[in-house]
Amino acid sequence: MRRQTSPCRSRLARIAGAALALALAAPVHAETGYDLWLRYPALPAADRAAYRTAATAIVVPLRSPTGDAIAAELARGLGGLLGGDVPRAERPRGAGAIVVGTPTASPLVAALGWSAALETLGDEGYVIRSTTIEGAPATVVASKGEAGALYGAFHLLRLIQMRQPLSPLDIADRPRLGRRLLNHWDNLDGSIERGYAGRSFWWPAPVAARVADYARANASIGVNGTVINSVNANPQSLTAPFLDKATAIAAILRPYRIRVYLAANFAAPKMIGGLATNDPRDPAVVRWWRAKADEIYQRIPDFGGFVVKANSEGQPGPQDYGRTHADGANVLAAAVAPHGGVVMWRAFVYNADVDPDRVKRAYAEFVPLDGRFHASVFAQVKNGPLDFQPREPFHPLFGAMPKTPLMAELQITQEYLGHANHLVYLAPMWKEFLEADTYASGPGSAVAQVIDGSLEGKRETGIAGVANTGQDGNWTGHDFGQANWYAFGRLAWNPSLGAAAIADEWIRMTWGGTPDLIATIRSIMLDSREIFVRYTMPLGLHHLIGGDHYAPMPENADPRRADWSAIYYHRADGRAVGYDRTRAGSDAVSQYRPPLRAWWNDPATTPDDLLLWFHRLPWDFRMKSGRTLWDELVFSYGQGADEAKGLELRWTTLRGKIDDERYQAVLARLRRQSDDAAAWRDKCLRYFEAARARRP
Ligand code: GCW
Repeated sequence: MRRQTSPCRSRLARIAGAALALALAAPVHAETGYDLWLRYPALPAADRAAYRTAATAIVVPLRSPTGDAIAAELARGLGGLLGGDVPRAERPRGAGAIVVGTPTASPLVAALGWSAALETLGDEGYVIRSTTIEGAPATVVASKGEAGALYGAFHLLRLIQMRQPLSPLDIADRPRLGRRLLNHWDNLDGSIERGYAGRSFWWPAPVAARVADYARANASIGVNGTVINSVNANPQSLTAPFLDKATAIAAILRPYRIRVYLAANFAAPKMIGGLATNDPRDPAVVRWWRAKADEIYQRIPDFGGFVVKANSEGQPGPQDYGRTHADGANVLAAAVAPHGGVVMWRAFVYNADVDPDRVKRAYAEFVPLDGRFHASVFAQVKNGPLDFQPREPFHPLFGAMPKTPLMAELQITQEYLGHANHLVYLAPMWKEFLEADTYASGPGSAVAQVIDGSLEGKRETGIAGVANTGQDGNWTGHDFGQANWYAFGRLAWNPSLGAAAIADEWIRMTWGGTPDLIATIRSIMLDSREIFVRYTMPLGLHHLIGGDHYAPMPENADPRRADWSAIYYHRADGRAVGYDRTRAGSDAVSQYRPPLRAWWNDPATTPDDLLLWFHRLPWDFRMKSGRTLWDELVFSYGQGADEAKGLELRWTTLRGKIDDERYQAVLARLRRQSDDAAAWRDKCLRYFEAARARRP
């Protein structure tokens, strides 16, 4: 009997057919963003064949947790990208083995005779070469140390993600900076200071699975240390219950060669140790820090050390006892140095009695101490002298402390850059900082050469980034926040990499890769920082953002401290606007070397984008464009807001070219961004217009 197809049945079939078609078109799993740049989606079939012949077996002759991590990552990455499992083998059999190892652990790698080259690249450096093993073609990642093997394995995966040919390869790489750290401003209760992506995954209890994926992501970009509690440190972080948690975290991170560091509260001896004082010259205090460090190293043998925010924003410090920053830092350094640890003593200090101009104070306090710090102390210095503004000149301490290791502190979390709502790719801002010429040893003394030690012959080098991660599904709230985490790691590895090249890597790995898609996203990213500056603080204006550090509040007069106000910085009135930091003003220019101090002393030789940082100028001041200062301000805010709208429009051209989950999520945030930009333009211009109308 012929079965009749009921109308209902055929409708069902149509729906099922449509669903199937959709399923085939859409990615296999929902794109939550959790996988970051380690998504490893299958390459187009046409590309897979060549890689399959070059990757027939995974050979990792390292019997260690790091070896296991390398093998697992290669299996995951190659399996995903090549669309099928690549088996693990004890040794190469036939062509196409991917071998990762060290000469010490593997006779196979030792037999290649590369030890001299590996020696010069150090424990974290590596080579990736096409070679032959017993007559069969192979790709070998080799390093003197397991860390280098790990980084090299991730580099190899990146080559495939970028669809680079696997043969012939002859790559050698090593990090330019020694300590490449994230700083988490996470509180022990799980909240995150300036965090915009959910709660902490360290506290109150570590979220093990996420910590493990965090470790993979950081290893893939070469981050080798993490400070797991806020610099506004709760002294409890050094007590047994929290050290137990830190120990558990360290165990998860260790295979990925990431060391745990802690932020220490300078008053811990009194607050948790029961001592009568925190005076760094008191022998009991010295003993207390020593014993505390010993206790930590007992639990965490590879503990990295302490970061300390002292005598800053109400935090306790050595000055409470009439001692210097060096006295304080040296006591902690003496405690950790025997174990190989370091102290990062933050230079974010700004006591009003040091100098009336806030941006001058750190230099005034720290430069006289150059040469007085223990060899294991870094001064940790923010990129600019104020506080993570969308644009600042470089901090004058770079190049002014030749005897002290300087750890640069960048902020990945967008405290003053639109939180997790605005798309702002920060690599161009960091490049501006890294490439800034300090003139410390004449022309060609870039900040990057100060912090990589090459300019002044320093051995201890490092960089820290204030993290933007949390428990949000995609880690960073905004999908493009991931790019800033990625870019930080890549620049920490090699400050010479370009912002565009880093963007290209990230886009290909995170979004996929047709050329027009890459070009569109790249252009959005590269333009975004300057656009943000224009609709918030153009022409060198700074600290206009108040309150929750989101929206500009040029009217803000903070009753708590003048230097937390906006009016303290822009000083707009009927006559002029800007902060006079010339020789005739606060003389902050003199903290810079010649010729910068002369150039920045004169509006004619100060770049427009720092003009009102260094100068207080009349509204009718004639700009290089020919416009008056007022007209230029109107123009900049207007341009910035229009361009923000443009970012949104550019994004809409990608509809259907990327997964809808992330497309929509980013679009919603770009809409918010362009609405904010228009509102902020109006608000700032209204304010300055009124200020201008005021009688001088
Ligand atoms: O920018 C300010 C932040 C504070 C932060 C401080 C610092 C951790 O608003 O939240 O405190 O800088 O860097 O110490």
